[in-house]
Amino acid sequence: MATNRTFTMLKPDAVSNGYIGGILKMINDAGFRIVAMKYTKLAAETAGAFYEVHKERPFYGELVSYMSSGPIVAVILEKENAIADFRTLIGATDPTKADAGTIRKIYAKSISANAVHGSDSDENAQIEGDFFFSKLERF
Ligand code: IDP
Ligand code: MG
Repeated sequence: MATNRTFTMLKPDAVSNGYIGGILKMINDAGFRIVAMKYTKLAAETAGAFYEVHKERPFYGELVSYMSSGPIVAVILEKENAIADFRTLIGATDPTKADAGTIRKIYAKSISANAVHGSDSDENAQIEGDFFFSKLERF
């Protein structure tokens, strides 16, 4: 069943470059409501667990060390058709291939440091949101 929710992280490059406000404004302007939000930093072990599904991919080590290199903002978002609409808003994984006007086109530096995460399915949005937030932290 579609939950109308997705999960995002503003990644270390977005935070260190001062883009939290700009990215959250784009998310708000696109009609997403913030259900939960947390400013935190992932230990390498925690980042490794979050990206467990990518364990066999060649960039896994790079991804884990990058995602634990500085603070991130974890957010649960709500909107009709949230998963697909958010993937459209962020653009392609590789910012050089992302459409004009997308978050990654505007804010991302590289395919690895690509500013934001976006869940790829309802099931993963649920798993990823549960990874960061308790019931008491959702509104
Ligand atoms: P997505 O974030 O657009 O869903 P995924 O394929 O799920 O892309 O990859 C997860 C994350 O791993 C990407 O957001 C990016 O940070 C990193 N990544 C993906 N492909 C590469 C690559 O070829 N080199 C380095 N990092 C990559
Ligand atoms: Mg993905």
